[in-house]
Amino acid sequence: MEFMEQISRAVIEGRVEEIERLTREALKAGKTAKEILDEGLVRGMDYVGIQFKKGDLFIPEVLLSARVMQASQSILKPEFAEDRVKMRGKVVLGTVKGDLHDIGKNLVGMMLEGAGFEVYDLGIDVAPEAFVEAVKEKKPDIVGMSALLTTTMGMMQNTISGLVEAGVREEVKIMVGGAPVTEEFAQQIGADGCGNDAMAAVDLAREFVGV
Ligand code: B1M
Repeated sequence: MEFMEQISRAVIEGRVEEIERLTREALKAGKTAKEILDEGLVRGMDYVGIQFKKGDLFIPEVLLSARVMQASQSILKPEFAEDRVKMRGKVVLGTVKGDLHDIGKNLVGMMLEGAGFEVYDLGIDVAPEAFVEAVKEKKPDIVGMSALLTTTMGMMQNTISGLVEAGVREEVKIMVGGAPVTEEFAQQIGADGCGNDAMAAVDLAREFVGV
C-alpha cells in the first residue's frame, strides 16, 4: 500500500503507535511535510468527519484519530520550520470559547511558526477576556481565532467586541478561520480576513504585516 494511503488509514483507524513510524518513513522516502499533511492526514480526517456525521463513528474514535493526527504533526513541525527566517510578526492564536476543536488551529499555528511568525497559542475554549488580556500583554500584530462549530462562530464577534471595548482593536489585524467560517462572515463581524486553510492563513498573515 502506498505511504499516503497507509497514513490516511492510520488516521481513520486510530493507530497512534504506527503513525510515527509511517511519518518518518514517508519523509525518508522524500515525501514533503505538505504532501503528508494534505494527501495523508487531512484526507484521513475528512473521511473520519463524514463517518462521524453519518453516525458510523463516535467521539472516542474521533478523538483517537485526532491523537494520530497530532502525533504525526509533531514530527512534521520542524520540517515546516526549516526555511524559517527572522521573526516576521507576533500572533496571538486560539480556539474561541465553547469550542474544543484544535487540530486545524494547531496546524495554522505550526505553519505560521514555520513561516517565521512568533505564535502565542492560548489553546481551546478561549474566552474573549483572555484574548483581550493576551493582546494587552503580548502586543501582537495579529489575533487569530478558530471555530469549527456554527454555534461558536458568534464568539468571534464577541471577542472582537471585547477588543473594541478594551480600546485595542485598532492595534491588531484580526484573522478568523475554521470550516464553517467564510470571508463574508469575517466581513460581517468586522474581522480583517479569513483563512480557508493553513496555507491561506500564512499568506494572509504575511499580507497583514507586509512581508
Ligand atoms: Co467535532 N464537529 N464536535 N469533534 N469534529 C465537526 C466540526 C463537525 C463538522 C462534524 C460533523 O458533524 N460532520 C460538527 C460541527 C457541525 C457544525 O457546527 N456545523 C462537529 C460537532 C457537532 C461536534 C460536537 C458538538 C459533537 C458532540 O459532542 N455531539 C462536539 C463539540 C465539542 C466542542 O467543541 N464543544 C465535537 C467534538 C469533537 C472531538 C472532541 C471529538 C474532535 C476534536 C478533537 C480536537 O480537535 N482535538 C472532533 C473532530 C475531530 C471533528 C472533525 C471530525 C474534524 C475536525 C478537524 O480536526 N479537521 C469535524 C468534521 C470535519 O471537519 N470534517 C468535526 C481537520 C483540520 C485540519 O481541519 O479544523 O477545518 P479544520 O482546520 C483547517 C481550516 O478550517 C483552517 O485551516 C485548517 C487547516 O487547513 N483553519 C483556520 C482552522 N482554524 C483556522 C484559523 C485561522 C485560519 C484558518 O485563522 C486564525
